[in-house]
Parts: sequence; structure tokens; C-alpha cells
Amino acid sequence: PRTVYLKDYQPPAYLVDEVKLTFRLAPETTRVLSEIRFRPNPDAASRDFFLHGEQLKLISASIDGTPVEPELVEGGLKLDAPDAAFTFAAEVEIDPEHNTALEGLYRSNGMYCTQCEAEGFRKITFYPDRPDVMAPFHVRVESDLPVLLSNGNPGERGDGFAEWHDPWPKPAYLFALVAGELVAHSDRFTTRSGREVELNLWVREADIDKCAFGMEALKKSMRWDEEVYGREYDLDVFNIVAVDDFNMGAMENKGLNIFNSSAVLASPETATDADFERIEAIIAHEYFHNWTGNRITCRDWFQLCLKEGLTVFRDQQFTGDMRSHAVKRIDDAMTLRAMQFREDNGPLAHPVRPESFVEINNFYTVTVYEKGAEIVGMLRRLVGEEGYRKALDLYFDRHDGQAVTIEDWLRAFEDATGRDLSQFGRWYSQAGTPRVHVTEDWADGRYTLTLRQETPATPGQPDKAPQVIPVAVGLLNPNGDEVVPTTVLELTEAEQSFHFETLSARPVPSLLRGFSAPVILKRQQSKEERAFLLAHDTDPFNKWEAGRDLARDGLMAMVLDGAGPDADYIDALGRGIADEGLDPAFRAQLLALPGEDELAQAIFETGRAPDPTAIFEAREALRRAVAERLGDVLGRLYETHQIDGPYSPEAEDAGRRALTNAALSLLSLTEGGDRARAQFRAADNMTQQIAALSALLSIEEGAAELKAFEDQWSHERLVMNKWFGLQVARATPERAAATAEALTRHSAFEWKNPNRFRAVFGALAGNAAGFHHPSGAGYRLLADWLLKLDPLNPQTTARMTQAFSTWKRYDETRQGLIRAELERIAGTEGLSRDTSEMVGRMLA
Ligand code: BAL
Ligand code: ZN
Repeated sequence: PRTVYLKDYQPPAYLVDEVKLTFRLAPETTRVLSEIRFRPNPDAASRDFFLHGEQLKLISASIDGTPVEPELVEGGLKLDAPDAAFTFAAEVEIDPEHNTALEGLYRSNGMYCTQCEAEGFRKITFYPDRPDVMAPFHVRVESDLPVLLSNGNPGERGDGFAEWHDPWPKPAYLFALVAGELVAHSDRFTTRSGREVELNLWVREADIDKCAFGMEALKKSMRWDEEVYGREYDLDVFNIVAVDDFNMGAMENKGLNIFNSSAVLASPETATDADFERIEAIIAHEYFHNWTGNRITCRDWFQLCLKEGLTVFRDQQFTGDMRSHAVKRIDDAMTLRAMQFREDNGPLAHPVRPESFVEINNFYTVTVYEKGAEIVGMLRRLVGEEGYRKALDLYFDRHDGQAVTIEDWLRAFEDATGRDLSQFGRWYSQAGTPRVHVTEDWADGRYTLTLRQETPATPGQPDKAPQVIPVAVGLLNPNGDEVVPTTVLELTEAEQSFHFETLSARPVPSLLRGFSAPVILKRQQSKEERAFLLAHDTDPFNKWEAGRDLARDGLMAMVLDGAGPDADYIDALGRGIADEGLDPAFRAQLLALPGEDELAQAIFETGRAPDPTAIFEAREALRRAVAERLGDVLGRLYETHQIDGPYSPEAEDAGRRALTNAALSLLSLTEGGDRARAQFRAADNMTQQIAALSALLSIEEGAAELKAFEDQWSHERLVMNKWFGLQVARATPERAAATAEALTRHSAFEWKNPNRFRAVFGALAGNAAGFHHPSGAGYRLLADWLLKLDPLNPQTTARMTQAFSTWKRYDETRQGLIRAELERIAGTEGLSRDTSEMVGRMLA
């Protein structure tokens, strides 16, 4: 397979002024008629006319009405084209029914839908399928199905057809079409300049009761983008469609967002608080793309972080505004560390703006998205809130309607703020997580912090240059009072010292407040100092972080030195969770122990091979010790934070449930399952029901409830995904692979549905001790199923190979077992380009 390089970028030979498409829908023989108005690109070096096209049957083609016979080549067609404007027309036939890859036009439960990002449009018709070719689209859909949708504003509609016009020039990856028997949950929104927008959430009839929350989230997002970024919606209608078979979470097609049903449908009975929060964030994310991604798009796919990093940052800000900034920051940091640091530390590490790829679908990663968002957050911190707003205003003014690059993005900041960002730009080009080593000095009232940065080698990048790292710092005096409020130190050199004068006592530093940069701090810190920060830090992130550090240190000592649970940590935790001045959601976060994967990486970094079984056992032992020592306070929290009255997914109630359910999970370890069984029986919402079931399964008491849950929810696909996943997630290490295997034989295991496949195998990969059980059964089972899925759905398969990415951390036996599976996958004939690239990188 061909590798594509950023350095080889060439402007398109021809630009497109207008696209007209007609779809005659039929399950196996859809006809697509196109008329595309081309003109030579004055900025292009070549006049080679090439259109992308894959899996298309060409019926006919013409130029300005004269039939032509294009040369069909790998990946598309070639033609001798005029050196002046002309219309290329074509008719092709495609087969949505057998499109199991879920890219291009496909069928899901009898409805037609599309997914074109990144390169799916070329499976619909011949076209310059690259983001720097933008054009207005006219679309006519012909079908007997009642609902026929495409991008933009509705046009003429009649018996068996509907027309749509999207006036905003867009790249083909934002094209969308939906046709099906759908019903709408509708509403309206008036933009601040008075545009009346019709809002529709299209679903199957059975799901109409799960739309209200998504619609409210959409309206909040529209208002928020006006208020915070000054961005208004720009069409007369905004449609969202829920689809069951979907590779990703959702897609920001212009005026016609298509959502994985799991990312939009919610009712109190079927969705958890976490689902509600995720749905609110994804609705916002896709909506925010209308400006950051659609009106201003990427020049090429190497610039993916330009739209994704910025849009994730925007959805994080939105969630913070809707809920709690402190809680959201902790959640985001946990995700970043669990997933992006893991990626950055392994064979799949790549820069936020990669320099090459074989299959772009493999680069929709936590690095591009979440680290991309961290970079935007650092920029904002460095230039300040006002500078950020000025820079964004300039970016929108300057680049509206264009396909641009990271250089353009940074230039907007430089021009708006006068700041030189050339060194900062390294965040986009250097892979790897910087380590910041901290040393301190105290003499004559002067406190000195010395920070030294180093970034480990990553694939293809042995040496790293210093980056610009904003380190937010506050200082506390020994009484716990803040003597220096949060100050941002800019670390730009390999090593730098920062002085704080005229202090009356040696301070306790609170470093990297708010997780001000995606780095790993390396600092010797006593247990006492950590407990002090947990008690006194005014920065909520670092208050939480101090507890987390204590927990991690204690767990490491248990795993590596055979120590017992640390009573001092448990007592400090007890004081934290009992503090009624703290938000319940924050106290629930305090109760969450570091994950098994995080501990495995921490142990690996000490030069030892982590033992997943020992890590699992240490965590269980610590949980039990917490439950024993803090039983009274946990019981009290459980009782006093119950909610009377009807369920609301709002943050305050969700926080109380998070706290009581964290308490329940611990209490069950010492009390047994009665409390959880009672909660299960009484639950009128999914959050309470599934938390109770989870607590029961953790103590191997939930068989009856598991069956009751299945009986109650067998008709709800999204709820059944939870049922499948939870059993694997809560299985003991010995039983995890066997549980997953048994579930693959369940009649409801629809393995071609990405959500269902991920429910089982994502849970298996996430059950660290189970997946890494020394028998190798988890590895074998996953590899078997990835090989089965790959011919049908390469994108989901390739993504799930990441379960193996940490393989070099482990002992020789496990490494040998994983290598054998990776080699078995790599050696399989006909393996997709997607999966082949991923396993190739992991084996390199
Ligand atoms: N653009 C792909 C889905 C998303 O990031 O919104
Ligand atoms: Zn996005």
C-alpha cells in the first residue's frame, strides 16, 4: 500500500464550482448521476485530471455533453480534460446493501445513510475527494421511502423525490444523504440575527421518546456558540439522524449530522448520567464543527487536528460551562492520561499533525483529538482569554470558506497577539509526552523551582527539541494559605529556573495547576505533602491530583514491595469525601482509584514488567480496605445523597448519583449485595439500575439481576450493549475471555454492528487482568474476531487492534503470546490496508 506524505502536498489541478447529484436509490443497484462544473486551478502546477473512485461501476461519462471513455486506474479515473472550464457528467452504479464497511452509501436497518469522512465519497461517485476542493451541492434523491434528506436547505419535493441545495461550498467529506422510514422530533431556533431555523432529530418510530434531551442539547449548543464564539448557524434547517450501524460517534455533515444512535438517543430509563453527558458533548461537538471544520476546513488530512483539536476544545469548554469546569478538567485529564499517554508511549505514537499515513482512518486518534485540544488550551493560557478571542475572530474572518493549515491557524494567533509561536509549533510536529523534572531550592526567603524537560524518543523521532510548556503554579504556606496565587511559568528551555522572593517560610508548591500542559511531572514528593495538598490546595485539579498520587504510590508499593493498603491515604481520602463543602461529583472522582493500565505504565516506567494479575489484586485489596476503614462514612454518604423526586440528568443530581454509586460499589465488598439488590429493584432510571448490577457482578452475586435485566431490555439495542459489555468488564481475570467467548454465541450478538462488537471486545480489552491473563485466551479470542471482522469492516477492526499496542511493556511470555497474534493477523492474506498498517506499526 502507498504511503502518503505531508511534504508531497500539491494543490488540486482543477477546482469545482458546482456539483449536481441525482440518486436513484435501490438496495443493490443505486444509480448516481453527477454533473460537476470544473475549472483549471490557477495555483496548480499540473493539469492532470484525476477523479477518485472506488467500488463504482461506471455506466457512462461525458464532457460538456460529449461522451468520453475515461481510463479507469487504481483508485479512480483519468481523462484528457480541457484547459478551460467544463462540465464532467457521469452515471455510476453502487451497491449500498453489501456495503458492510459503513463508508460511502450503505444500508442500516432498511434505511440508507452515508459516511464520507475521510475518503468515503469516492465510493459514491467519481470526484476529487480531497478536502481542499470545496463546492456548493445540489442533490436530488429519488426513492419511495418517506423521508429523503441531504445537506443544506430543502428544495422541491414531490412524489418519490426530494431536492436539496447546500449553498455553502464544502468538501465532499461533508456530503450526506439519508433515506428511510423515519419520524422527527422537531423544534425551532431563532439565531441572534433573527434567522428562523427548523430543527429535526430523525429516528425510527420506536425511538421517538429518546429525542428530547438531544434536542435541548442542540439548542444550548447553538446559543453557546453565538455567545462565546460569536458564531451563528447559517441554514434554514438543521437535521440530525440516528443510525444504529456506525463506525464512529457521529459526523458533522453540513446541515445533516449523522449520529451513532448511542451518541444521541437517551431516556432516563435507558441511558445513564454518563450517556447523557456524552450525548450533550457530542451534539455540541458536531454542531460546533459547522464553523470549525465546515465553514473553515482542512487543506489536507494531515491537518485533521485543525478542526478536531479545536472542536474538542470547544466542546470541553461547553461542557464545563453547562456543568462543572473542575470536574470536567479532571475527567479530560483522566481520559488523556489513560488513552493518549498510552498511545504516546507506545509504537503507535505520532505527532498531533502526522507527517505520513497509509490509511487516514487510522489517524482519528486520541492524539489528534485530545492532545490536539490540549494544544488549543495551552495557546489560550499563553495568550490569555482576550488574546484567544481576538485570534479566533481573526481566524474566522480571514479563512471563512477556505481549506487551511496549522500554519494558518498559528499565524492568526501571531497576528492577533504579536506573539512568536514558532517554537510553540513543535507541539504539532513532535510526538511523545514531555516529562518535566522538578527540583526545588529554598534559601533566605527565596524559593527556586528548576524545571527540566525531556521527551522520550518515538517512532521516527529519536531526538526532541524543547517545547513551550505552560506550567501553572501556586504556592501555599505551611498553614495551608495560598501565598502565591496561580502564575503561569513558561518553560521554553531544556532547563530553566524560576524564583519567588520574600517568602517568610518554605512554601509547598502546587504544580501544573489545572493540568496546564499534557506532560508528566517528575518530582519527589512526600506522602505528607500530598496529604497536605489534598486537604488545602485551592486548585481543584491539584487537590484531586494529590489524592490520586497518594493512591498510585500506595498501589505501586503494594504491587512492587508487597506493602499493605496505606491507612494514611485512606484516612486522607475519608476526610476528602466527607467534606460537604466539596461538590459530590468531585468527591466521586476522589474515590476513583487509578486504573490498571495507568498502574501498568507507571510500573513499566520504573524499569519493571508489570504483572496485570498483581495489579488487579492490589486494586481489589485497596478497595476492600477503603470499604472496611471508611464503611461508616460511605454508608452515610450513600444515605444522605439519595435523590427524592423524578430523575433529572442535570449535573447536580448526576453528581450525587456518581457519589452514592461509588459508595455502593465499595460498600458491597464488605456488606454483600443486599443494598445493591434493593437499589436494582427500586431503580427508575438506568444510572441506578446499572450501577447496582455492576456492584453485584463485582462480588459475583448478580446472576438473577443479570437475567432480569436481559428480560427487561432485550428489545433495546443500546441497553443490551451495556448488558454485553458489563459482564465482560466485571468478569474475574480467569473468566473474562470465557465470558466474552460465551457472549459471542448469544443469539443477540450481532457482530457486524460496531456498537455490539465493541461492547464485547472493547470490554475485554479494558479488563486488563482478564485480557492479559497468562493463558493468552484473551489475546487469541480478540485476534480471531478481528480477523473475522476485517474483511467486512476494516475501520472498526483496525481501531480495535490497539488493544495490543502496549505489548512491549509485559513479560517475555505475554510478549511472545501477543507477538504471535499480531504476526498471525499481519500474515493473513487479503488483510485490509487499515489493519495491516496498524499491526505493522505495532510490530515495527
Ligand atoms: N469528523 C468525524 C467525527 C467528529 O470528529 O466529529
Ligand atoms: Zn470532530
